[in-house]
Formats: sequence, structure tokens, C-alpha cells
Amino acid sequence: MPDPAAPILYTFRRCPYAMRARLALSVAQLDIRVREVVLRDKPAAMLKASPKGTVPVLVLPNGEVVDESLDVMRWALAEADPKGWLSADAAETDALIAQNDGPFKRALDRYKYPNRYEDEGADPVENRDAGLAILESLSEQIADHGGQLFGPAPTLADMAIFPFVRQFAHIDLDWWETAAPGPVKTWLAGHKDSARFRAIMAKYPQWAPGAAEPALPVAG
Ligand SMILES: N[C@@H](CCC(=O)N[C@@H](CS)C(=O)NCC(=O)O)C(=O)O
Repeated sequence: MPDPAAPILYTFRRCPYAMRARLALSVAQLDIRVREVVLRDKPAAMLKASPKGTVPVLVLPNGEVVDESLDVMRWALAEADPKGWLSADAAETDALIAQNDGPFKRALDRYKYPNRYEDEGADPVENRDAGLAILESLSEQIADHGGQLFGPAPTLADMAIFPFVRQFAHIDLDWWETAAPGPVKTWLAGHKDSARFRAIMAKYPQWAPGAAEPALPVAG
């Protein structure tokens, strides 16, 4: 049974920012109550806690609100870091995540939703190539370090970044299979197939006040 005094996570299953938060909360083995949000119908309680209206939002039992995905990851890992996700160099980690959340996300959005950026004259193929160039550098780093970005085992950067690479790959999986460099392809496939990822991708109905609040799976 979920602890009624456990932190509450407002999340949306398919959001890569929410995925990275769930991954870190899961590895820290924390008891978290999940409130699945529909983005076009956000709960009033979530907007009251965090008026900017983005997921994830973590509400702690003392009322403190953590509403940026990286802050949720860091909060979780400060509570417990049993797999050593904080073991990589902090400045290099921050630089890779900034590259992901900045230029890579920019290219991803324009490749995935070119019609939203028509005013800019965004070309999906140019943006796909810009994303691929970033992935080529990640791929070299993965190959040099034996499977993950900073060594053979995943750290914060891998877990913060792969949900976005997954979204990029899924726009056109046939293209991904032929064009993406081998090491980043293997890296992504491993994360997608992991017990932890499968666990945090469990499907929940939209939360409403009074509805069940399942515990976030800690398996994997
Ligand atoms: N900087 C935020 C970004 C979160 C974000 O943009 N989440 C998207 C969903 S993937 C969202 O909630 N968008 C609000 C909306 O679509 O209404 C974070 O890292 O938590």
C-alpha cells in the first residue's frame, strides 16, 4: 500500500522529462504516489502547486515543490543513489545534459513537429541531421567508455538523455535503424529494454481527486 504521507508525482507517461524523473525516483527506491496527468486537462491541485503547468511536478510531504525534471532527479539521488548515478564528473554531466535540453531538444521538436515551426521555415530533414550530428558525438563517447556515456554503467547523464533520444528515434524507426551510429543504437536499445524503463512506463488512468494513487514501481 502506498504511504499516504509519501511524496506525490504529477507525471505524464509519454513525456521525456517526466520519464527521467521517474527513472531517478525509481532507482532511489523511494515510495512515491503517482498522479497521471492529461496535459490538456491538468488537475487544479497540480497547477496550484506549480502554476507553470509542466510535468513532472514532485510535491513533498512538507509542501515543498520540485517542478524541474533535473531537480527531481537530483532530489531523488540525494535521497539515495544505490547505482552510483552521481559518480560521473558533475561538470561534464551538466554539459551533456545542457546540450540535450538545448540544441538537441530544439532539433528534435523541429524534426518531429515541423508544422509548429513553419514561421521559422524549419526543415525537418535539416533538423534531423542537426540532431544526428549531436548523436554522433554521443555515440563516440559511448564507444570510448564501454557502453554508457561515462563508463560501462549508466549515470545521471545517460538516464536524463535517453528518453529524448528514444523520442527522436521513434519519429522514423526505419531511418534510425539505417542512419544512427551503432553504439548509440545499442545504448538506446539497452535502455528501452531495461526492467527499470519498462517498469516506469506502466500505464495508469488519468488521476482525479479521490482516485487511486499507485506507488511508482521501484523494480529493475
Ligand atoms: N523544463 C521542464 C520542462 C518540462 C516540460 O516541458 N514538460 C512538458 C511535457 S513533455 C509539459 O508539461 N508541457 C506542458 C503542456 O504541454 O501543457 C522540466 O525539465 O521539467
